[in-house]
Amino acid sequence: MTYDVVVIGLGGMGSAAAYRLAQRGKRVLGLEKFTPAHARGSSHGGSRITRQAYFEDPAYVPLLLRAHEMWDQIECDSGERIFHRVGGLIVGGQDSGAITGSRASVEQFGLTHELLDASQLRRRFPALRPADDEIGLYEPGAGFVVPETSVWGHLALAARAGAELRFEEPVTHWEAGKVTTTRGAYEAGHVVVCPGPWAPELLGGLRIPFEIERQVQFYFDPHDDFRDHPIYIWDRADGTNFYGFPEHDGAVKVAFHHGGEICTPETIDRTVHAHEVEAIVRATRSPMPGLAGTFRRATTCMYTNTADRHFVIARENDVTVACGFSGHGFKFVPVVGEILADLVIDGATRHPIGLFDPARLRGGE
Ligand code: PYC
Repeated sequence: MTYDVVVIGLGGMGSAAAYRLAQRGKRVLGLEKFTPAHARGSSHGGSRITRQAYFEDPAYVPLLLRAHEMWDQIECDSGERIFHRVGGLIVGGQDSGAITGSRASVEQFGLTHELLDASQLRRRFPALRPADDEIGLYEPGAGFVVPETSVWGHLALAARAGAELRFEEPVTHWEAGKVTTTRGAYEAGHVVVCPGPWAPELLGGLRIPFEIERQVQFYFDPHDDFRDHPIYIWDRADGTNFYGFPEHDGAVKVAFHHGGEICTPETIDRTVHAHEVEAIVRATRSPMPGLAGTFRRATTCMYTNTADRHFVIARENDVTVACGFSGHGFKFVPVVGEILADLVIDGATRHPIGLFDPARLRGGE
């Protein structure tokens, strides 16, 4: 069968790409190895941070301005609640990378925020016990999105716009113009690859070293009140960087950011061990003593890291790829869908994506 576009991978990014391409009139086939919104990759766990005070690089801010607008639109179009605007806090020393980087973004783009010293933080957010020399940057428009609802919502919208979506149909081989799966072969005017942690396996031809990193998301019944609490990212002087969410679906979620074992989707240890739970309890005990009350559960997921932790988004002839989201990509889902549709249909996008050029990661080019 022949399609204008075949999208490989229907997680966060692929589901959004399938929707935007079908919405713009393309005959789309979406292929997914597992079931919709499965928990084996990087688009599960109930919550993902979204914020605009972006310490990773101010170049992301225009994309985030558009993403927040689009999350609101997707909620209206899908009828699903995805974006919880509970506010966000970046906490760390004055000179920590998270604070200086966030300040650079808010100052460059005039984003609404407040800087709070340690005593103001303790007063406003009593669950937090920052050290006297730590400060917080509070962003009222930040919050979290629900990855599973995003995937389901985008898939429903894609199907409504005419996309054909096939699940539990792994791709066994692809090349420009043709995609072969365990069940058939499809002609494709254009191939879009959104592989998540299957990037090394599906995108070997890119010649980019990706590192797949195991991460654990921990859920607790807290002792303190975390209802409607802002999301937080805590850049600690001792190197224990963690982040977390308000109470959602009956528990608070907290996790370390990076520092996990290198793995593949096939070799990842999906069991969470007691010593790992002890480590997060120990790391949060002093800065957030009422957080890790009763342990409820934990789940693993994966980051797909590039060497500089910036994304890879590019079109080459009739193939377009989006990958290497390095643990901070989900908040960009709707705008990445829009960018991918632009690249496929128009050959270019108005969005600034220069930072994501794969050439930067190939030595000597
Ligand atoms: O996406 O902002 C983010 C994030 C921070 C830590 C983990 N994810």
